[in-house]
Amino acid sequence: MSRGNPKPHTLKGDALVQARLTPETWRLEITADATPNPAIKDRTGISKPLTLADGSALDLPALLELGKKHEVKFLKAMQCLNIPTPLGQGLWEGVPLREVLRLCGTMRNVRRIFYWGFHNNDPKQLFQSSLSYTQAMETPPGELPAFLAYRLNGEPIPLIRGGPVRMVIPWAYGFKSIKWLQHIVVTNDYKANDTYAEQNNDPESHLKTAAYLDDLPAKTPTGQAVLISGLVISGLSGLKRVEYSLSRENTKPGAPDVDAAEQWVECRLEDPPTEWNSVFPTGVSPRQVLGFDSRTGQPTTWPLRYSMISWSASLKGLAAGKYAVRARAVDLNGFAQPEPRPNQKAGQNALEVREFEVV
Ligand SMILES: Nc1nc2c(c(=O)[nH]1)N[C@H]1C(S)=C(S)[C@@H](COP(=O)(O)O)O[C@H]1N2
Ligand SMILES: [Mo]
Repeated sequence: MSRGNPKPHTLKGDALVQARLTPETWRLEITADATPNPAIKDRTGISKPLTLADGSALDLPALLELGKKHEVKFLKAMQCLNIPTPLGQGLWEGVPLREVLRLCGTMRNVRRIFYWGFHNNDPKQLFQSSLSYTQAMETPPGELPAFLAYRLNGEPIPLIRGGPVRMVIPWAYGFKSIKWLQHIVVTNDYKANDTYAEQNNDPESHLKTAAYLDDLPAKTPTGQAVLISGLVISGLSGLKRVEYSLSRENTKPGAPDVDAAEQWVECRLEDPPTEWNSVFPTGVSPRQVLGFDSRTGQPTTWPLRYSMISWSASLKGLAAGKYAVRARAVDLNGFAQPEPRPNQKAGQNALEVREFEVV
């Protein structure tokens, strides 16, 4: 999911240097919004803006140095609000946004943080996002901070994943996690400016708890179990369980399903690994990863919030015929997917269905 022509991650050689997308050339500017607002007398300001013009823009060594004191590590599932399949999951490492903003001295009259990345110097290719000042500066206990990531799975972030530096917003869909990050503007504007909002999406929507179904073989012989499986993301509201429902399909096209009374059966969730050290890159201890207990090195919740695991169930003793199987996640409120927010512009959260035949 990348805007741009050419896509920023396809740039090579000198073009990459000009774009400031190499570890040596990367810079981040942090400035105050200069747009006048007649309603507000006191202008937005920061005492130490970081700019390319005066050579004060933040570079990668300075960000890594900040990381020595403030580094956070975090497993996040990346999911697009508009795509019904998770994009992936990885261990992100970086520095909380609030620590980076603190480099700018004192701030005056700020209500929101706008940010964007490299976009070929073409305003039409701009892909931007925003957070409230409060979201950036104050992290509720047990919650996770917005951060500027410089490492993915123990390595520098590859260009295709938005390196050298990418914003990562743990609780949000992918559109808040801006790749090739280069600009932060603090503003008195109280409105979200997210590019995704222009595409009719809810710009404040958080990552939903949702189950996804893998494809199934079209036909299974009688006497053989049908194994259903999929992924489940634990969103802001956590995950209680995944369940499936099976119905017989009427073979006549257009006719209603026979036996469609919804009976939901609990599925098996993947267990946490017994040995986390072998899951993480060398040198990363689970004790340091957000969402893990810093003494025991065990996850404080399972699945970890904002990450994904797999689930499965075995359907045995099915008579020959056509079937449809659905799967859904139930969050910690007891809300079953897609409730209580069936509006797809807050995140694709449909009840997935697969059809198969026992022959
Ligand atoms: N600079 C920039 N950042 C971006 C985008 C983009 O087009 N340009 N797309 C966003 C969207 S909509 C999604 S879903 C994620 C996808 O992340 P991925 O490419 O690492 O899978 O990146 C986000 N960050
Ligand atoms: Mo997206």
